[in-house]
Amino acid sequence: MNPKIEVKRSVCPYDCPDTCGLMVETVEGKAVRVTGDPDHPHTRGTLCSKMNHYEKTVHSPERLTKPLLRTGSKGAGEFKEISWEEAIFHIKERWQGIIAEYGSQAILPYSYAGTMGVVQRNIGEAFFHRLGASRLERTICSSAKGYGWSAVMGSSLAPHPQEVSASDLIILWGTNILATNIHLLYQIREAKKAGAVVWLIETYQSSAAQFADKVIMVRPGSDGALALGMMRVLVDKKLIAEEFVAQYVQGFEAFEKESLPEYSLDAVSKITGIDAASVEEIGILYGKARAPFIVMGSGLSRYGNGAMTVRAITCLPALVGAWAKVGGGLLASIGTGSAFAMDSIIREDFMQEPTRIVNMNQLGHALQQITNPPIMSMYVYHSNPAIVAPDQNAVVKGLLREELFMIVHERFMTDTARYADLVLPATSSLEHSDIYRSYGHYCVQRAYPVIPPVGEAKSNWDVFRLLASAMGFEESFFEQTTDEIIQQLLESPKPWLEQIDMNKVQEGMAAELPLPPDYKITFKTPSGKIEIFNPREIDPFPTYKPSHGDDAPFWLMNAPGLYSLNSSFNERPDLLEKRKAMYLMMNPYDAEKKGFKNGQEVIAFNERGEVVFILKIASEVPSGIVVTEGIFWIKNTPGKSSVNALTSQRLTDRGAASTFYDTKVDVRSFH
Ligand SMILES: Nc1nc2c(c(=O)[nH]1)N[C@H]1C(S)=C(S)[C@@H](COP(=O)(O)OP(=O)(O)OC[C@H]3O[C@@H](n4cnc5c(=O)[nH]c(N)nc54)[C@H](O)[C@@H]3O)O[C@H]1N2
Ligand SMILES: Nc1nc2c(c(=O)[nH]1)N[C@H]1C(S)=C(S)[C@@H](COP(=O)(O)OP(=O)(O)OC[C@H]3O[C@@H](n4cnc5c(=O)[nH]c(N)nc54)[C@H](O)[C@@H]3O)O[C@H]1N2
Ligand code: SF4
Ligand SMILES: [Mo]
Repeated sequence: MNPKIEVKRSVCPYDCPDTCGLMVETVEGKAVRVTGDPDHPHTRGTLCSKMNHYEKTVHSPERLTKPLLRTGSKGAGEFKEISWEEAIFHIKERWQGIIAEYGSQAILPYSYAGTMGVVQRNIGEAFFHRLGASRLERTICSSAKGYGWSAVMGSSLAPHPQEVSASDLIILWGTNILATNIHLLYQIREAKKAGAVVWLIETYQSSAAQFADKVIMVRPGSDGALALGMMRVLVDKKLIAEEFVAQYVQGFEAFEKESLPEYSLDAVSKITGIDAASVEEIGILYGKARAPFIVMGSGLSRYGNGAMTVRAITCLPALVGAWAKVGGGLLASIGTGSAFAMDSIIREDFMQEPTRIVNMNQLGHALQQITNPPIMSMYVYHSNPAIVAPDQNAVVKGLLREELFMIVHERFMTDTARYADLVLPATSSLEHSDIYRSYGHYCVQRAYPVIPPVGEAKSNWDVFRLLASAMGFEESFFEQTTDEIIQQLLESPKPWLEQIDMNKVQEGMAAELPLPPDYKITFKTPSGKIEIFNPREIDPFPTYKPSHGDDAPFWLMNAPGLYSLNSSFNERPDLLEKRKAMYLMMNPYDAEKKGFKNGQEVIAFNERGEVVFILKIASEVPSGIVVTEGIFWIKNTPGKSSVNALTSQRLTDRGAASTFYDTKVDVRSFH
């Protein structure tokens, strides 16, 4: 008899705005095929090339299946298998000793976005609040972007992605949607069929350029000046939507008089490297479009001036009244957190007193500083800081500290896990329950386990429950199962969630949070208007300020790749093959000046580190910029470090975020 094939729904757990619906075929408790869910309103049955074979990740021979205790020296990757009972006992003993000597704040959790599930991603915080551990400021990704948007728009709802279909001018501003937001292509194609024009504003010709009618190449970190220059063009060419501005915008008149005069075409051209005629052209095109729509990526926010850049760009749709038009607006990120009772998961009330906060972008400093108390233990879950955190050499130095007791809960033996004293095996999303929301659409979707745990893997919450019991926490909170917690979330009185189709949610189908009819012109700011003038800011009007930079000749773009997601998918030989090698793309003119040949090994370096790359001569990259796409585990690199050995721990102007792209390097031949 043929084995029975079952098909069950699930959700893509990765940190990607699309949050696709999955159909998983299983045979005898194993996932054998993963396809897209045709009933998902946004992702419509297609997946990206990474997730088309998710079963290869889930059943990878490299999956961790048992707890491991370090036997060799730190970082040597030598471990022996132990039981879960031994592992939990070991953690309890070490933590009790550390707490007695240094206090509980000597323990630091480190997590980010290995899974985006509402419960498994966030609930560890309840445990660490109860423990009294230091808190992690989780700002590695897009908090500067969020800050910039909120400074102008408050907590206004972001436009539904369907709006893009009705636009006649789509500006992809610093986003490679082919890699990071592939399902938005559906709306872009619909708009193009109806005659829309697509512009891409980038630092190099990324793969998204193939969808653009025109590519504008901007000097890294200077987009704020471009936006201000476009606004000045709108004023000079009398393309301001005066009625809309009078009714819905705060402070335009003063902005026009006090700030905009500085941003002449020449001044903007000098800052951005874009010729004056093109700045004028894009300003006029934007002002004359029927319903212009900006899709804003996060790359441009990862600079010392990132929040301000986002603030300036976010003002553009207000000046032309795009918010009042079907198909007009700006999409930075969709926020649906308010639909859920997040406080019931994070449980700040478990904290007896406010504990120390450590910024995750400054892990290197934090681990090495002899702060009071020093960090004596770190518990890493669903994150890979040895690879994704900036200033890799500083981070690794910290991880090598002999007295640091380090626990890593992971699916794979990542570079971070190699530095652990104790490695705990984690379930993949197909093996545990969760509920998902998205930052690219308005759907909510519940996922039930579709296969049993691989080996002895446990979910994030199940490990925290064991640890809570070992540490003697008596709160009934720690006795709940994941499904009980999800059920409570769904039943908690939240007005937005109450409007959703709950039957669909319980069946594991994607259901959309409804949007009020006039949401695009309802501005949830203190003034009730779009705040071009924001009196709560030190700079009440948007302005251009330079980014940090380094004293080196080439800007280093470390952009997302098509076949990886942050450091995830390095376990997949099929995807590594498509990536070929860790390339450094360089303009032919720069390569010639350096005497480099295509395919040779080169070293990119700056004051923080050195990284070996394979040189790829590429006319897509302008002179003065080098580009590397995707993040590699060390064993998949040509050298002994990866791109974050070059990035810095400096923070953004606001939002305390990472500044990955605000990095400069020089390049020399390896031999
Ligand atoms: N395939 C794939 N998908 C992903 C990810 C991935 O690594 N791979 N990462 C996921 C995560 S965590 C996130 S946060 C999102 C990010 O998704 P996006 O926000 O779309 O991507 P970013 O990494 O922010 O950068 C996008 C682009 O910004 C460009 N850029 C850099 N500096 C500037 C600048 O100064 N000006 C302009 N105009 N452009 C600039 C870069 O060249 C890059 O191509 O994607 C998610 N999806
Ligand atoms: N140079 C450079 N560095 C970057 C970026 C960049 O553009 N350039 N992007 C940055 C951005 S935007 C982000 S968001 C960060 C992301 O950084 P991270 O959130 O650390 O993301 P990943 O590298 O995908 O690592 C997630 C890990 O979680 C594990 N995992 C998956 N599911 C689970 C689970 O359920 N439980 C547990 N315990 N583990 C699980 C995976 O195996 C994987 O190793 O990286 C940042 N780093
Ligand atoms: S990574 Fe993004 S595009 Fe790919 S399946 Fe997951 S949610 Fe969809
Ligand atoms: Mo991110």
